[in-house]
Amino acid sequence: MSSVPSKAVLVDMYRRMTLIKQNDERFRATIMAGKIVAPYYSPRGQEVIPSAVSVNLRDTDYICTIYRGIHDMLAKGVPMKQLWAEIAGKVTGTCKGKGGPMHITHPACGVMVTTGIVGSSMPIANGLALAAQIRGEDRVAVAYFGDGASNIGAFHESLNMASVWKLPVVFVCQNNRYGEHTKYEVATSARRVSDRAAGYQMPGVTVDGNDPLAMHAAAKEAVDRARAGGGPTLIEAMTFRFHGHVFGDMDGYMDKDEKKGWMARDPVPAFRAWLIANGHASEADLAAIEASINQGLDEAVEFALSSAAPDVAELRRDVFAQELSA
Ligand SMILES: Cc1ncc(C[n+]2csc(CCOP(=O)(O)OP(=O)(O)O)c2C)c(N)n1
Ligand SMILES: [Mg+2]
Repeated sequence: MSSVPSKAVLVDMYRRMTLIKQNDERFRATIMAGKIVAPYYSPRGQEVIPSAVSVNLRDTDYICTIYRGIHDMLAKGVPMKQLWAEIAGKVTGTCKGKGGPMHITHPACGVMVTTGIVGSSMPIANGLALAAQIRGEDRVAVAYFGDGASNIGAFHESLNMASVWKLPVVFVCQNNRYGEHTKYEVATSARRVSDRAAGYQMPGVTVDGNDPLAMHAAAKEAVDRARAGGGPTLIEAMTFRFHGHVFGDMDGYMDKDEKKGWMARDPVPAFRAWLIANGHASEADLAAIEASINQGLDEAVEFALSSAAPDVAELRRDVFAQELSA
């Protein structure tokens, strides 16, 4: 049985999970209404993982994430207005509307890169961790990636290097059972992704990524180890994506019963019920959190839709260190 964090931490985890769930629902509705045109890789079902990791991180700690990473960004604290403006390609966005949903960065809260190249969050996290180590800064870097990414060369190279240099990195594999349209077993030799840690002499654990207490305990141990100079950890967080790979994917290749079973155990309402049943929060406390997130979303969508698109003069700016003349 995992140790139970304080009531404040538990409620904070719930707030982050709810933010991710409500944001997802709003995002899908906004695309369906034709108000925003954007590629969207829903993280619905995977809310617990970054929420449990992020309550163990500081603003100065780094995360590197992937196209399916809006949950990681929200959990780490990217302001919603700037996030939505970036998704909509507006000048008020985190990257002045020039990055879009697949390239969101927000260094002020530690979101250093969002990448569409499978496996590339890991070497970048290593670089950030190495820089922190050389400068003597007390920072931890988290690399988020999927199960499919554990078959990419960069995964193996990154684990090796992080282990040799004892880098303050936590590798968090969100094993949602599918890489695009391919089931885990079809494409992966290891029974568990965490088994691969042994090849690189680092601790590796498989944890129920939909169990907030188990996920919190695993994340805390790994973050504490990295911060104390104990080097990297590989966490394989077992989870499931409720929707197809990308918005519009009809998910005909997914096992219907498996999907039904996971959706019936939706981690957000389950944790809500657990918090109330165990006296950590009242129905009114949680309803107030949900209403406040809803209002924040209203404001963020309105802000994004009413903001201006970047001027054409922005095309060449921020591309090279030295600005190109028109
Ligand atoms: C280097 C590279 N190869 C292939 C792709 C195409 N691709 C995009 S997402 C994806 C599946 C990755 O699955 P996984 O790592 O499990 O992450 P998930 O989408 O399930 O979160 C693939 C193969 C890519 N973007 N980059
Ligand atoms: Mg996957």
